[in-house]
Amino acid sequence: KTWKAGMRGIPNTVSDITNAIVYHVQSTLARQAYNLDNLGAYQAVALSVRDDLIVKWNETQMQYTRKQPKRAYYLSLEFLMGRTLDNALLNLGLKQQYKAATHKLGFNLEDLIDAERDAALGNGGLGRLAACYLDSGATMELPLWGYGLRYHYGLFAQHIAPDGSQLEAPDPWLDTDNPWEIPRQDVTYDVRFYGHAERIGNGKAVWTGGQEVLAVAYDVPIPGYSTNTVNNLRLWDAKPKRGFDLNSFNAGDYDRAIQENSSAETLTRVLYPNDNHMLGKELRLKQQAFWCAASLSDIIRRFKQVEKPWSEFPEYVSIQLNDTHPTIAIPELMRMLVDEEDVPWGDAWAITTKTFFYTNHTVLPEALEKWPVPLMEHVLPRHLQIIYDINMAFLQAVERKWPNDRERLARMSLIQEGEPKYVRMAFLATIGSAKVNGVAELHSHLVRETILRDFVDFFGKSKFANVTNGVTPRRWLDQCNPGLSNLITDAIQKPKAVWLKDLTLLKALEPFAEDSVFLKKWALIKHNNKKHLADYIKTHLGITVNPQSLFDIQIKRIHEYKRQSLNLLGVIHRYLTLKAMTSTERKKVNPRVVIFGGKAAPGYFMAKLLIRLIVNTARTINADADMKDILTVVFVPDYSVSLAEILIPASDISQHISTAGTEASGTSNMKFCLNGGLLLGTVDGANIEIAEEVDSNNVFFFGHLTDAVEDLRHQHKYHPIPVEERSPALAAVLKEIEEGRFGDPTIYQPFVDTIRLSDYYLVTDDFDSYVEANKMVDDAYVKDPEEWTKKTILTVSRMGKFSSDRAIMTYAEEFWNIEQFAIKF
Ligand code: 26Q
Repeated sequence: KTWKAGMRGIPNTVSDITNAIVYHVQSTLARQAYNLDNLGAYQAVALSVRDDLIVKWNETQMQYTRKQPKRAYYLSLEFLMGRTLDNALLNLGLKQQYKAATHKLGFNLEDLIDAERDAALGNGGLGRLAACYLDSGATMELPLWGYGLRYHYGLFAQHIAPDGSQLEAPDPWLDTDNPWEIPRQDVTYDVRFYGHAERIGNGKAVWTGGQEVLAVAYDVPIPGYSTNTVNNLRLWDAKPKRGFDLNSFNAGDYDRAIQENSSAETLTRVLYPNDNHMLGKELRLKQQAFWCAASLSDIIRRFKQVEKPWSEFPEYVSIQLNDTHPTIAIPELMRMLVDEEDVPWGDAWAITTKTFFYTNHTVLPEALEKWPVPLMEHVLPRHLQIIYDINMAFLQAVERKWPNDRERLARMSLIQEGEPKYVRMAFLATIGSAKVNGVAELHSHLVRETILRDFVDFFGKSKFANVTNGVTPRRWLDQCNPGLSNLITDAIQKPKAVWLKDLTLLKALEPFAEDSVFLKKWALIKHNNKKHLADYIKTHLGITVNPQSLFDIQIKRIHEYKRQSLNLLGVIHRYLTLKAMTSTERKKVNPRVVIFGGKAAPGYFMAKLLIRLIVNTARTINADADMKDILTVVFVPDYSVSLAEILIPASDISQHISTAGTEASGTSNMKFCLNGGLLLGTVDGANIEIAEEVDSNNVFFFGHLTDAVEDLRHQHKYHPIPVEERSPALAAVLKEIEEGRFGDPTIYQPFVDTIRLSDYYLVTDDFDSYVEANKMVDDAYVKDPEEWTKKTILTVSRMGKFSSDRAIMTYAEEFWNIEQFAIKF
């Protein structure tokens, strides 16, 4: 029997739901229904939905406890959840009822949905991937839990200063009550830092002294779509272990008394805002250690309930490491087994290496995590000893395989020699895991051929796999684009509850690409989505954009490797070209709206400078009467999950134009294509697999391939040729910037110089073919709008592979060895 709303006390009729909401208004919020604002109404509705979630959460967890299936744990320092209410209503199948109930109470449900703040506990792709995987895990009925940190401040809010530069503001998202978490003051663990580790023989040690901090669990229910399963995301908060030091307090030294207190609480204060860049801060290392220690204590406590020998631990537990951020969990599990549970070192290592799995998300050298040995020794003295012991045994094995190969030993050591020495986390994650994977075919290939090449030689190929990323079609199609989702449902004659769980069924859309009535309906939905975005831009930025234009969108973290620079330089080139035309010629040109969005890490000078240039270029172009209705440029501030849900359904073209070989996968490329936006991109990351699926006719590719990159960089360095010779078109663009057309040129000189002088990301090499690709886009869009619409239908119909359900099932079957476990009601 499958679960239906209304069972086990979950209200499902409109009047039950209305009563539940009113109850929360009056009793939980202690407010009156007649003078309630949208925020208050949102909170009451959320509390009512939370009741539903808790009923199913309890049932799910009880059945897991009773049957003890093997479980998987997803350790991620980032879960970029966005908003929860709409998603929860859709997954529970209660949206229509709640719409009616809130209407009866005098509210519009969509306004209440809009009152919720985003949970921005992540930077970008890696964090959003974790959120998609939780949704898919619950939907596929897998016993999968997430573990993360309960940051009090999420990713900073982005403002644009009058001069066009990025300003960062804190994101105190917990200042309004968070109905989506359940505090568990009874689930706590002690975590130690600093102090002294003394070896006592047999690989064991005793670790004492230092600072002790308490980890407190907060549980966030994760409902599957149209299932009974409600899984758990457990986030740790830090609390001082003892209130405060009474002695100092009594002595009148208040500052001293609360010092330890506040030091504990800074641990979970804020998410580090760096994306694809390693930052070696002590507090970040402590966050990692704190979260790993608490999560492992929790996992071990649960394992002890089954009363099995330690050797069976990997039969009950698999742990996925989302990048190297949780790598310290490897020595931490060793410490718990060896020091605290008396498991012999060799047995403990066998257990550990069967339990962990490591996903790599980058091959960029500046993003690879390495920690200074002195810092690690100070913060985590026992872990450093364990890392040295692991390294010793490992290097002995390497030496046995390749005797007298000192260079190889130096290359493969967990410790990078130098002053100071560093611990290489990717290597530790690799040797401590049963499997290692990249996140798209090309990326996994590069992992095997470059950063982990020696390790492939040592362990053999079978340990190194690929799992191409995916996205949840619930949020990224049904929720953000209900018009399209409903049209698809009508066309393919399959209930949503079926096709949204088996996205390959989208194939059945293909024949509709030849149905002219359907084409019109399809195009109208895109047009409405564009109008919706145009409204947003008008109200928030005061810029008028014409929905008849081609909407061209690039939204992602601002990073040199992602080359928003190339896009902007292309825009300026377009502007110059248009300016050189007569006004009659210009009238014939296909109008374009170019939209940028994304945050720069606060310490990333070049990324912030680029934002400033984008904003000021947009101002110049939008103020030029010649460009009216022909070219409009928009920088949308404070890009977020919720903004993505408005932007993505409105795109005709989206840009994924990283230097070949640098973007591990990309996931927004999948979201755009799933919403009928075509792809303008380089032959990189998952773009390649998207083109394989949807047919390269439906993708606009340009630029050099990965193979060429190394040689080109070599040329740049040793045989530089001026931009004027390599791309006259680009040289003309740079000249305009240098002559002050978009504001004081001295400000932008460092940007122009990186392109002129080093150009590590090969903007000059790809510029001409980028301009060419853009012409192809214009032609395709203008010359045959119907053909364009066909391309978008074929694209959507062939996107089945990119559901995160497929990805999570691959992890479940090929890595974790866990089974689907239906919750019975
Ligand atoms: C590391 C150490 C210290 C401080 C910060 C960090 C840090 C934080 C975040 C390093 C990297 C990140 C985030 C990386 C990320 O988002 N990578 C993206 O992952 C996506 C999901 O696999 C891919 O689609 C993207 O290609 C990849 O860039």
